[in-house]
Amino acid sequence: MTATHKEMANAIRFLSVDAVQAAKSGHPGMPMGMADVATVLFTKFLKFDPKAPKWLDRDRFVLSAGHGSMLLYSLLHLSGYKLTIKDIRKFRQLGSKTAGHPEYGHIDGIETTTGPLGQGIATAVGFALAEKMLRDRHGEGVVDHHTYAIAGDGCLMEGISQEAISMAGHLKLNKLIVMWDDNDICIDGATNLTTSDDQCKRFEASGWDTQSVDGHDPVAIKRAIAKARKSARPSLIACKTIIGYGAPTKAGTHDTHGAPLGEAEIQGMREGLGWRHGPFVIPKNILDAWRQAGARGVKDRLGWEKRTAKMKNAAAFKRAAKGKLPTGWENKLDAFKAQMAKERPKLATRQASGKVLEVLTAAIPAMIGGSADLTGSVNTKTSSTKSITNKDFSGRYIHYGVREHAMAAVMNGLALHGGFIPYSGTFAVFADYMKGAMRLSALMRQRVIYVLTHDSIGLGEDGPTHQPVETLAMLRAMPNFNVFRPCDVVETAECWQVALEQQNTPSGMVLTRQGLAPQRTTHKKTNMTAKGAYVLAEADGGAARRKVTLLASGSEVEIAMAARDALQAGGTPTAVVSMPCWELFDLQSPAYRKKVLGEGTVKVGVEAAIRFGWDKYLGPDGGFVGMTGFGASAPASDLYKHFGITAENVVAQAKARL
Ligand SMILES: Cc1ncc(C[n+]2csc(CCOP(=O)(O)OP(=O)(O)O)c2C)c(N)n1
Ligand SMILES: [Mg+2]
Repeated sequence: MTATHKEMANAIRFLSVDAVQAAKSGHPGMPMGMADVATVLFTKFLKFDPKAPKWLDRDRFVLSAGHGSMLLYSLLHLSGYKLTIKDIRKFRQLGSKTAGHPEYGHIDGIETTTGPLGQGIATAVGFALAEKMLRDRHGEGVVDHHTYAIAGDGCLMEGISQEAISMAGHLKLNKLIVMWDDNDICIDGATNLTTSDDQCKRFEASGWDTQSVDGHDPVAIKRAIAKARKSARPSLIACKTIIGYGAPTKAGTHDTHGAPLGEAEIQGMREGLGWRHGPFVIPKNILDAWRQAGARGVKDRLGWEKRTAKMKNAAAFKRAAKGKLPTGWENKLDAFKAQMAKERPKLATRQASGKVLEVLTAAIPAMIGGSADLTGSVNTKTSSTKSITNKDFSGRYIHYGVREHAMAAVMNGLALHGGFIPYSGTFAVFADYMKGAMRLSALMRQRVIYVLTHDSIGLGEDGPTHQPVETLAMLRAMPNFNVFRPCDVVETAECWQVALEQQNTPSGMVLTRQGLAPQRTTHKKTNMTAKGAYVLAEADGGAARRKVTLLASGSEVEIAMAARDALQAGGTPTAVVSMPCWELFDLQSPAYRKKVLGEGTVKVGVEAAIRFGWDKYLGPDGGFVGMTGFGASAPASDLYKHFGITAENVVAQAKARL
């Protein structure tokens, strides 16, 4: 018994409409429209093995139009992944595997979370780039796969798509194939309400190949994908489809986009498409045909496993693919810390970070650096990280261009693909431009490291457009995101160490433009930053005599230390607590936190940013020296005086509370 293409595609359509109907919410239109395209892709081209879903050389499939999640869940169930009809019946329910938008890590076969439109297509560029880089390093016998993405009108309207398309075209990522659900419909109605873009011309202008096909003609779709796979450039296939295909009265309208079709419409659809099976019933011949298609990849996968077992550096390759760090790198970092504690250089933490990266990138080949056109300012390029160009992918440094948002999404793709640890830099204030993708790094639990320099008014003359004041608070508010703000070169090294060791948490390295005095001048093997905050200088006479606790991060630790000197000269035992990472500190035991914060002492926080968030350490009675509005354009030292971020003010705030 075999099944026809139409039957196989209709299986997707009915699973989708019935699941949305059962959940009383969801998006049936897109899966109904793209069922034919997806069926051709999954049964004729996609290289995968549901029995080994993490197989490194599988093709990657990214559903950029994430609202069409039932398309993906249907495909995964039908082709044999661990996703049952029971799971599909629980679509969109608490604790189910089938969330409203596909969430990374819940089930195998989901390569990325794509709820926010446009993220998927940009992340797919990262996947394709990772593949190209790995292929260059290990050869086609080890790495040779495609990245396919389905994107909707909405994805292509989002600004991030332009950054991503431009980057992929420039890099000639020819194994990237984007299938555009060209259905002329968005939520508000027809797309001609809002756009007159010629999408094919737009992609062509960025160096892509494009084709247009009838998205309901399996032969044409097959031909187009086969052709795209031979292209020397990335490919766009515009698939002209009817949203809600098969719905008797609603097909082709925005009514099918994001609401259940209703019982009567679904009944009419069953009759129209000749589907005589009840909800969630897939006849054996159709399921068998799907499972056969799902088993196509087994042979390929077994062959790959044999080949890679024989690689001469097989163990190191597998370690890196799993995101494990090579052995011995911590010793090199420790030697660096020891040397810095002895040499005591006065460095901006961005420079300190550059020095640390010099050590780390030499020891950890999986690290891939980059910057959004600020290489000289963010110090992310090292002697180990040669530039990647569209002719040579053997390098380890990506020039992202002035494309911060795509940079973050591409880093997500590199991390999700496996084999690489991406880090890259821009000015801290432009975290706003990357936030959408940074949030996904956190939600998807990916080790992506954001180097965020020029972190306060301390950057000086460029002025308030460049001076973050609320960025730290914004980043600290994000769950599963570690915000590091080191005070000197030794702390910077420690921050990097923690960031690399946290395999499931992204990090922000918030770094200064201006030089900072060394604070950690005796070498300690222990990573003090790993505790998030620690007593940098205890009060004279010991903790029991402490009257004042000054809490600071980054560049303001220096100010706190000067204030401590003044307070102690006046007879007030004062401690300084360095707080390079609040998130890690909050994880420590209550006893440790109490000890560090100095229960019952006067507390004053100092940070060249807004107070938002500090109250949890300072309490309502604590003092704070920082910013209350935007900065200004002037030399840094003038600005610190102008805004009152001075040791004198810290002393005054403490004294007022004694
Ligand atoms: C960044 C972002 N903005 C808005 C939304 C809400 N949203 C979800 S789908 C959609 C319309 C998408 O239209 P299209 O991509 O054409 O999908 P179709 O209706 O064709 O399925 C919108 C605005 C979103 N998910 N992400
Ligand atoms: Mg659309």
